[in-house]
Amino acid sequence: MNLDQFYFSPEVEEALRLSRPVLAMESTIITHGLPYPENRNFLQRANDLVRSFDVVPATVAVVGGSVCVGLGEEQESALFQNGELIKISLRDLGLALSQKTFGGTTVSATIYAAHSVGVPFFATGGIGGAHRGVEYSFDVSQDLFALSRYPVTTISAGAKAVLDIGKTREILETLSVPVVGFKTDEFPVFYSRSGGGKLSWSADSVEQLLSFLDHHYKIKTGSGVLVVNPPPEKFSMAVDFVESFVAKAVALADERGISGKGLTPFLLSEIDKETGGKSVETNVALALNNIQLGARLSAAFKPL
Ligand code: PSU
Ligand code: MN
Repeated sequence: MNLDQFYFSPEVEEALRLSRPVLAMESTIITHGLPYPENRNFLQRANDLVRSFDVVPATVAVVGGSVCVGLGEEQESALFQNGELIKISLRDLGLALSQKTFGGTTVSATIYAAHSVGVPFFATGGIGGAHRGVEYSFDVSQDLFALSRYPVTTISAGAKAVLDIGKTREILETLSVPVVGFKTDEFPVFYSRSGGGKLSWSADSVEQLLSFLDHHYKIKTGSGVLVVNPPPEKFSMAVDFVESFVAKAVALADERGISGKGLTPFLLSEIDKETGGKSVETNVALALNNIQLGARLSAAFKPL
């Protein structure tokens, strides 16, 4: 594998060389998902949390012509000081490198980067999926495609509440992506612990989850696995409560003609305004909760 276009933070470089556990994390949540300064605090807390499990944090981002796997100080400040940050999905990755741009990688681009450098686990907030009205817009996130194409385990709080969850789950099934609940038999909907319907598979412990993963990857269907981890009780919101804000934000996006890659960031920031910051608090809490589970899995994982 040619890794010319990758940059590794010193700790990630060392961990990969010594086959020590590394957890991949995405950066669109930092560049487009959370407002400042919550995003900067989040990155700090995420790194500390991962390290507390003796796992090396590897936030993936594009900084001036390289795909960073792990951010050194220089890369981190470049990300926060650079005015124009772009949202980089799998399709954008090569082109963004050619233009030496700066930006956050989405779930799809981060899964690809993790796979390319041999990192088996990746934690995020919530994945993208089929947007409401997908039957007209055809707006289905590349996240679903990346989950089906690369054998990386993604830990999430389900799919973002702004989406059509039923259709998102149908597409995951069509793409042969297994979904496993961690200590739940219901599909969580980002801010809410349930609401996305019953799951076929659930694990009660890290050991059971690792056994699922072990057997899935041994049989080599080629896909990744989506682990769904409900947000912490204390921060979770009722489905009806969230729904009122989502419906309003979706209607506003429609009215303003917002579509494509700008849609998800717009909806999240509208919900932030409408909930008076409560959604951002929940977003941070659920993402950290996923990162914690990702770190536990990475620490306990024995490669095939
Ligand atoms: N999870 C969060 N906040 C986010 C995202 C995930 O808690 O902002 C990002 C992810 O990077 C995901 C992207 O890949 O939103 C989905 O965008 P789209 O719907 O345009 O594919
Ligand atoms: Mn989209």
